[in-house]
Amino acid sequence: MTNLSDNTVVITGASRGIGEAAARQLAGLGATVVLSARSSARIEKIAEDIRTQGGHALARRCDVSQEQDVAGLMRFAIDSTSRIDALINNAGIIEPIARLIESDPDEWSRVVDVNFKGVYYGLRHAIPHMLERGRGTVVNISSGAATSALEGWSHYCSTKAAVLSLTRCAHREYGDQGIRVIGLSPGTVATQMQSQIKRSGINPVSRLDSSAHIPPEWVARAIEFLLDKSSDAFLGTDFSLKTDEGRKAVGLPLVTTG
Ligand code: NJP
Repeated sequence: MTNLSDNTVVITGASRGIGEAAARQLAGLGATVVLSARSSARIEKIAEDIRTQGGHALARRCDVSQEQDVAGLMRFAIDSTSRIDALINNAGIIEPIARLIESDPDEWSRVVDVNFKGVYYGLRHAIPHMLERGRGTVVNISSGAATSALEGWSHYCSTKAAVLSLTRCAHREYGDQGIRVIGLSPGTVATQMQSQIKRSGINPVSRLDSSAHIPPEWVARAIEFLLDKSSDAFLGTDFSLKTDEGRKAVGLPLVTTG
């Protein structure tokens, strides 16, 4: 088990799903977690719950599509805890799912603002502090969609491809200065996003049985693994939980054996 005592981890999209599971997992390992999302009441409640269980947690409202919010989130974390050891760029959306010519340009652009520019803002405002300290890790939550094409998901596939590109570029620019940047492609996970995908009925992912999805707690364990040096071989890439190699590295049941 990784010991994260004295570490501050900032998590975007922590009001539910993967982000919430990551906050609970990392707090359980001793980290001070800074939960952020737009739903203030929800992140306040999760943070309070973590504190009640003896953990260290703070909450700060942040819409990742707003650069000032993201800059404010990093300042809040540094002012409150004097450090950011890791940033989990997790906030992401998939709705509205629509084929290209049926998509609404404003809504399509909104997905770019959240999924792509939100990750850029996170990197832009966390890395300077990490460089001052000569260390830090950024985990960008990616997707298999970054490298595949799915009907109705042009916004999602292209923004996740852009996130993979940001992971590669940030690793190229700062990997030799102590900054670890790594992507995580979790596979399908039992969260609200999969309910939205199921409702769309538009491509094979929407027709998957819910038993095909992994619990968000497994993804949280993968995030724990990626914060540790033992994952260094994957820096600058998308680490995948859809392969036996990835599952084995994290200590999760293998894909092939269920
Ligand atoms: O989704 P969900 P997941 N600013 O819908 C927040 C990726 N992924 O946990 O703001 C800030 O339960 C929202 O909070 P709120 C996926 O692409 C998933 O599954 O309060 N936060 C909530 O906390 C995404 O990057 C699957 O509404 C914003 C969170 O984001 C990540 O995993 C597969 C926001 C979304 O929680 C977490 O998704 C895969 C904003 N503007 C990749 N907009 C999967 N589930 O199968 C939303 O390959 N949020």
